[in-house]
Amino acid sequence: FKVVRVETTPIDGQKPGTSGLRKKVKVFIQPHYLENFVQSTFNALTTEKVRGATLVVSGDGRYYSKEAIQIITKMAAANGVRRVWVGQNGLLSTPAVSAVIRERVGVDGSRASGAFILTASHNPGGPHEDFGIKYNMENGGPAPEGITDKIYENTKTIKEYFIAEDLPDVDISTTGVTSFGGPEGKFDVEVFDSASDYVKLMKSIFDFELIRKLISSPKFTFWSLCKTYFCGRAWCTRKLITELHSQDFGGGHPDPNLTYAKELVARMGLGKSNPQDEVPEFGAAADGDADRNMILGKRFFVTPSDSVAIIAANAVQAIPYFSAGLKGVARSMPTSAALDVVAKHLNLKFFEVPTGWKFFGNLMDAGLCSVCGEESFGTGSDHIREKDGIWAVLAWLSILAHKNKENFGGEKLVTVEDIVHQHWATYGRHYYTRYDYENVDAGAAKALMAYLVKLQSSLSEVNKIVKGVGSDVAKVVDADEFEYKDPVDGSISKHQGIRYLFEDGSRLVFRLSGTGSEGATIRLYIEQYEKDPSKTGRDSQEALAPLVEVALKLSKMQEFTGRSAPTVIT
Ligand code: VG1
Ligand code: CO
Repeated sequence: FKVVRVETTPIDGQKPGTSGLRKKVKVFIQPHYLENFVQSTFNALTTEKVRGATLVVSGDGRYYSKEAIQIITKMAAANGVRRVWVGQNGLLSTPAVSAVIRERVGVDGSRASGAFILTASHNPGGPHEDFGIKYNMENGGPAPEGITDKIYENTKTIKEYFIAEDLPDVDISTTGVTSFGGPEGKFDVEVFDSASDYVKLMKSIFDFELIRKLISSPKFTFWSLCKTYFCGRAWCTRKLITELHSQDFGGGHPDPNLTYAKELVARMGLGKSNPQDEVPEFGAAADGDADRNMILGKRFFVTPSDSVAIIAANAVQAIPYFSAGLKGVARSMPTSAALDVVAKHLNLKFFEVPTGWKFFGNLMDAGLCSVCGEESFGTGSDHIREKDGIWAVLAWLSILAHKNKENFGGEKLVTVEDIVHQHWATYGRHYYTRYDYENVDAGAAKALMAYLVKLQSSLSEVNKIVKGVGSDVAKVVDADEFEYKDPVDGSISKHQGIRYLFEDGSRLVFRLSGTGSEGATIRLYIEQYEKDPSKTGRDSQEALAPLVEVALKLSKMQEFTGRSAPTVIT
């Protein structure tokens, strides 16, 4: 093949968000759009890192993935990359990519040093929906801000990109190696099985024999919206078969939460369900790229903040990978403090990081953290450097199996709900909810945030508003904008969300989303701690209602956004 230099000009708005660049497909298919971003990434990585490298290119299979894989492959060839690895049919879940970078050895003994992951994760797919791309590093984790900032700077000055235009499209449907000759020698494309490396890793972490016993116990029924547990693509809403190869998740919304996973939620006896239906003991869902998870018991929802705390509390006993103990635990700032309480009880190192998985990677690489999670249905461990939806499901099955070990044929199984109630009895309960206001006017969202920052300077003003709501809410004792100093590399991340901290440990957090593709999304996180075991059984929306009222009044939500209700409540 020949290397062609193509002249280009900067395109606005290519700033990577919380997890890569996500835009509507119609934006991505504009001339030079993808190419500018990919070249800017190569330039940010520097030539030494790119020349001779082995890179993974794959994703969740959404619309435009196949075309993007061919374009990136041709650009990789032209930029001196030695090998491109592609999961069969271009499918690799985000956690599978992370596992492949860390674990896989190519047919010629090579190892990968990075990956382009093609996904917009929990955002819908299809010609009118979202596409996305992000770069992961040699540790298998998302590029840190130092790199994503450089990529963004490069997109603002880019003048040229390089592409092997005459390189034939590679058949990504069959496994095997195809070799090409370029000006600097050989270039290989290796298509490999999307599941096997990940499955191997899972088998080294969990006791599958014990999980098998649980699943085959007649008392245990489960239901999941995953296409297959170990394949690249995960959750779907309608007929599984049609969705196997769909590019839009069968028209469903691939976000595993109580709003968008309606079918599963109903099946589990939550929301509008038919009382006659038999309700399974366990239900689970993942998102488009299988890094998020939702865990449900019979008529019971496990909040993601509780989920990570419960996994951490039980990991050493229930999961062989952790039998030697946990190195530490971490959560993102808006995630509830349920994990903090476990860390304190078990005397574990604890970290609070900004939203987005990239902040956990440094802690893990330094051996400081084993289990971590986010309130946004993200849970994971140091087995890879991404959150991992399938891992979370297997972790929960392991805990269930462990708790029922002596009892598989018994009268009544210990259920998901039992496990959560036991946890609350020991550690107390963090009532938690998140309100999302999606696609609000970007100017209005900025104004609201600016107003909240200003309001913080006068706590007496804040407490006047709080008092107006009634006696159920404690006083605000502190307010700030969250800033994080990475304990490993010392890097500082500013403006990571506005916090209002109450005397009784309750919190209100306001943030702007960094993953949306249109307008702005305001996230409001609401949390209240209840230690008294006689008060941990309330409905969470009911328990949190006074705090919600405070939040809406403090932020003048309706006044700024014109919204009387959030788009999504989780
Ligand atoms: C959201 C979540 C965040 C998560 C990110 C990527 O970001 O809040 O916790 O890490 O999505 O998840 P934001 O900036 O929109 O709040 V995924 O599964 O979309 O890669
Ligand atoms: Co995702």
